[in-house]
Amino acid sequence: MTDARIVDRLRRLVDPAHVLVDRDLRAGFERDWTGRYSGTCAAVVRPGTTAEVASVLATCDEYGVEVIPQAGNTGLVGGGVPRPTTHGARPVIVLSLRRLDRVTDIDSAAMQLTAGAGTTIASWQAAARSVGLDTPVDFAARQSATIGGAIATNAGGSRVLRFGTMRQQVVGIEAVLADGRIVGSMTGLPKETVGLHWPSVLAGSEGTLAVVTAARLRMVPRFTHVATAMVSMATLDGAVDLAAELRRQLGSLDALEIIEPEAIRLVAGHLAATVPVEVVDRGTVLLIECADHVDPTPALLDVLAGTAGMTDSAVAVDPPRRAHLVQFRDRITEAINAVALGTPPYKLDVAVPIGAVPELLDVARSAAASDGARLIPFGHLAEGNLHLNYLGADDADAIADMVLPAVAEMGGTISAEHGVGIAKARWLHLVRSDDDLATQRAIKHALDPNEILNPGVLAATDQVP
Ligand code: 2HG
Ligand code: ZN
Repeated sequence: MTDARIVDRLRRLVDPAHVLVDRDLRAGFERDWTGRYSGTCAAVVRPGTTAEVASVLATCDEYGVEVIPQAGNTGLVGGGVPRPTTHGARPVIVLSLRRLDRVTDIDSAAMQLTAGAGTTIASWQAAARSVGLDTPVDFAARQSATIGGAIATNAGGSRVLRFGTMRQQVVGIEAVLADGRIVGSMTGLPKETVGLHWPSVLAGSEGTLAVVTAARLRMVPRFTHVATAMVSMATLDGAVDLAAELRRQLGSLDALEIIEPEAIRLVAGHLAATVPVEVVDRGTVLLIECADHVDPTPALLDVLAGTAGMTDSAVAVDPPRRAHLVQFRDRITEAINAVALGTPPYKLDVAVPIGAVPELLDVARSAAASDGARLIPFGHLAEGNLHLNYLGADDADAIADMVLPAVAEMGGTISAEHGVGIAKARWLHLVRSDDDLATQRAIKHALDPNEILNPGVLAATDQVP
């Protein structure tokens, strides 16, 4: 079927004003925000209800139209925008879930709420806070990233060490299969054992098995006392030891972020601000947050006082001073994009057992040196999760070919929290056996036999731009 006839059909299912075909209107949906991944689609379809999502999918399935689910478009692995080259002659649409952005059924007794897939993390947070609670997940892209995308990629962020990744927050889900059937349950019962757990099946499936339309999500206590510390450590090994100590001693530990010297200097330049602590060249900087119902500062200071190898620190409890420290972590991605100037950064999001972080950084730096790229490393230390951003890389694949096998060798993973998308699919075999991948393909085939949902994503393919 031609693109024009598909568009015509879709306009009978969804308000025509929400079926965008004009090139200028499509543009923002066809390119990821780093500018690394892009492709074209016949239309961007913006359904307003789950029933509309179901009818759009059923039609696409019938006519072999490929569907790229998208919401906040903050993904970093090319999984939410059209592919750079198409898989043959099939038409492609972007299915934007952004209009499904309603928060309903806020139940503070159960500490749960229901939210449409297009609800942003910030709106989830605002809704939770309106009843004196909070979200267990938080990350820098909160204003645009949505809960649908966060579930699809099993997003993480800074609170994972306390509350787990997105997967652990989903207590109910509603999702539409490729043929338009709706699966899932929204009861949110903490104890319910009646077969497959759809949130577990779909979290991390990156839009390849079904389209998430709504979820029942956990909320957690809102801690009113927060202490933020920026700590400069003489060595990485010392930082790993401190991380263990903080986790052992502080039940209030809420974030434990690592900012390597290259990253803190870059973000300081971007903010036109002085780094609040003295940075040691072969050392590292940690951003630590403790949150509790009582002031966690004395306990935090106690641990820091006994820390060997700490060269400098700054501690803040009042919101403006805390915000000043936090921006040196939250705004690194923005700082990277600002210096990248038209050449998108190459991002590896890897994790290794925490003790292997120093070794991982050695490998990452060697890969940068052999390419001539500039490496900006930072991440979430508690999970051994580093974001290795390479600026001006000549050969991104060669960098991945150096770093990812080494990561696998260390017992790590090629994607910690951004997903696999099309960017990392080629290296899946490093962390999953052939039998495992074949079984995952069989599950995909059972749910989406015509392979219309997010083709190329999570599938070993050569489509790496
Ligand atoms: C973060 O931790 C995000 O800020 C983005 O996961 C990481 O830009 C990146 O590489
Ligand atoms: Zn991250």
